[in-house]
Amino acid sequence: ESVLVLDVGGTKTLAALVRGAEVLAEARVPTDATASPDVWIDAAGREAQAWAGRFDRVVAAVTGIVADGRWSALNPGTLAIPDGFPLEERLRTRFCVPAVALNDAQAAAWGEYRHGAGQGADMVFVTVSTGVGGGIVLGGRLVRGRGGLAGHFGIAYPLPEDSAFAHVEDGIAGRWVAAEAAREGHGLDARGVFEAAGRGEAWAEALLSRQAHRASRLLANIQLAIAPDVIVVGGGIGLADGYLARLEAALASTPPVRRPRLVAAALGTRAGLVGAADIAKQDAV
Ligand code: BMX
Repeated sequence: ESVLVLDVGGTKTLAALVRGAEVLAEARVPTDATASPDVWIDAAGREAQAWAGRFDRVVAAVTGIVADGRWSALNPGTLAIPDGFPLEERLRTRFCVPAVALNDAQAAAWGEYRHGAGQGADMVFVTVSTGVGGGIVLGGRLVRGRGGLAGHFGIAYPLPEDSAFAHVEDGIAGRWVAAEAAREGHGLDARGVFEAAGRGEAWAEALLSRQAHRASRLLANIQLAIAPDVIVVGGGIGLADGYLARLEAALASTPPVRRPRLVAAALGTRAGLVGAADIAKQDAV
């Protein structure tokens, strides 16, 4: 009764053997952004070889939008997935078991609702990672929305219309943090920028407060639209040391009725794995 879960993000792919809420085994490989879905699935599949015969279904939780088992990018800058890739069909053929696929942040939202920081609540999950993704659980149900679109907050149009960014996440996510650091002459990834801020480097501190200001406005807009009991924050940046405090500080001047309640993802980077496995087991969506 174990499930093979593949969590394909813009930067890394996780493969895991999951039973209930327990991750029995886990492997991580980089997502080669220049490659294609078959390559990403193969890379994860090689890791899963060690678990052959121990799972009876496979679930993919992927960056991008999934509708009717087909996978596409909304923001190709986060990961350039070819339009309408037949993900569920390929997984069935590759692993010879029934397959289900859904968006990574929707899976993580469900994981945090079932076993993490959002239990019993009307909740929104937001991941700040390579992109900015989201998932919505209302009344105990994962809202997938028409065409699987629900929760794609990072894709929102930035205002004003002449913004330098096509999607709001293009000015918030890990890709922006690294690109902005490079523009300022620091060849670091997002993690490196957080480390530099931790050492008290003023440029990194300034960059991250701009980032937190933008991210907090997105969270405040989510609160306006959905007014969940809680917004659970995850993702590589979302879970970085002190990041939640940065968001809280940026939200301090927001009137209380409009201010989101933020909590860190209790399952950490495993929220998507656990949520995806649960969905496969319960056929909850
Ligand atoms: C983007 C979008 C979402 C995804 C989110 C976080 C693409 C390829 N992805 O908004 O579907 O949930 O990024 O993705 O359009 P991650 O790769 O940062 O986990």
